[in-house]
Amino acid sequence: MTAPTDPKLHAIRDKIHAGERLSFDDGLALEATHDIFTVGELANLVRERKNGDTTFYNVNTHLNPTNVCVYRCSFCSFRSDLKGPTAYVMTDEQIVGRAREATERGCTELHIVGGLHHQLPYEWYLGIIANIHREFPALHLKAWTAVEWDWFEKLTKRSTRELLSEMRDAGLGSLPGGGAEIFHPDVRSKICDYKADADQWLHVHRTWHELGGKSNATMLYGHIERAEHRIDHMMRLRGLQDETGGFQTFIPLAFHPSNNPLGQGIPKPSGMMDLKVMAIARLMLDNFPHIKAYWQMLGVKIAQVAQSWGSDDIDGTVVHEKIYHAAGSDSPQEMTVADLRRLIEEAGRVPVERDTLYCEVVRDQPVGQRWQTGRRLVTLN
Ligand code: V47
Ligand code: SF4
Repeated sequence: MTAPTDPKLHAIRDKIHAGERLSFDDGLALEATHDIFTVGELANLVRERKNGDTTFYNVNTHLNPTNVCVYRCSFCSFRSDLKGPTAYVMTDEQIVGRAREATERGCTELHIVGGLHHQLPYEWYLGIIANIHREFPALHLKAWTAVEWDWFEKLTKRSTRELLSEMRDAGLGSLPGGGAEIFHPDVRSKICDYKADADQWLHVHRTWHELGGKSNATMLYGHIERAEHRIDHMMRLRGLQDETGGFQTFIPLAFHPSNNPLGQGIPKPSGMMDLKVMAIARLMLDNFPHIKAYWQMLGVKIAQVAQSWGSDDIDGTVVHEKIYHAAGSDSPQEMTVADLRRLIEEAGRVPVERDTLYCEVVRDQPVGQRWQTGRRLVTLN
């Protein structure tokens, strides 16, 4: 490794080489530097230390059962008013049909999130999990962001623990990382006031981890937040991970400015910002096993390059993505397993199909419908 051109990075480089934890101020120094190659090289070092040459992918699909939402997050292009012209609520048949389609395509995971409907009760959301799980018990259901769980608590006046346990018994497999946005109140109050705040978001994940569950975490960047808000966000996640160890993957989400009020006059984050945020996440979140470059959000090209900038996961085949496409994403709706594997191999990495809980998936044929979960893949420290 060559010496950093920015002298402020010398101490950081020494810490990374020694396996020491970075501080808030180190995070700010990484954010401020123009020596982006050193940042990338350090992140790659940690990535390879933890996950070697492996890049994980998943055969999955998305289900957004309704876009009707009581909240009005200013960055959201997906939501609709109750009586809005684009409002929809999927029927039970459509929902189970989507799970059937996923199973026929050989998916191991269904990612389920949506709006917080003004009139539908908690039991509707519970029924979605129970119905799908009854018919397709092998499909892992990664469902409802912490914001949705907080809403269920408000609707039912029951505790988060009770609701999570009930839904787990009905077939819930894990929690996705959405709804985190930016935790710092100076930003959160401007982009998504009213919905679950940082403490409520962290409370849901802490409770799920205490019940033995796994979850992911996200961060929405590239809008009105500043470097210190991003580092603060990661420090809060790192703190909870120290307590519980229940997070699997951190997913930085690049803001898409089309068709939403926040996007007026804000450009999409540049490729350089995408890579820098990815690398800094890898360096700050020393207790997270995985960092995901979600190709739907970053675009296929940056997600590929990100495999040398700290990321070791590229998400999955996806299909039926609505949230980013509503906000102007020009990524394809779907990638085949062959596409994903080629991208990963071209990036010099070894593709490994994982299930949601990072167990290797072994198939009878490349995208065969018959599959079994193999050995658990262990991430090194
Ligand atoms: O919480 C909404 C974000 C999230 C926009 O856990 C936007 O594996 C950018 O969390 N521009 C939902 N982002 C998606 C999500 C996710 C995605 C992939 C994998 C996983 C996982 C989780 O999408 C929302 C919000 O932060 N979002 N609108 C927008 N205009
Ligand atoms: Fe509703 Fe989620 Fe959109 Fe916010 S981001 S308006 S909570 S659907």
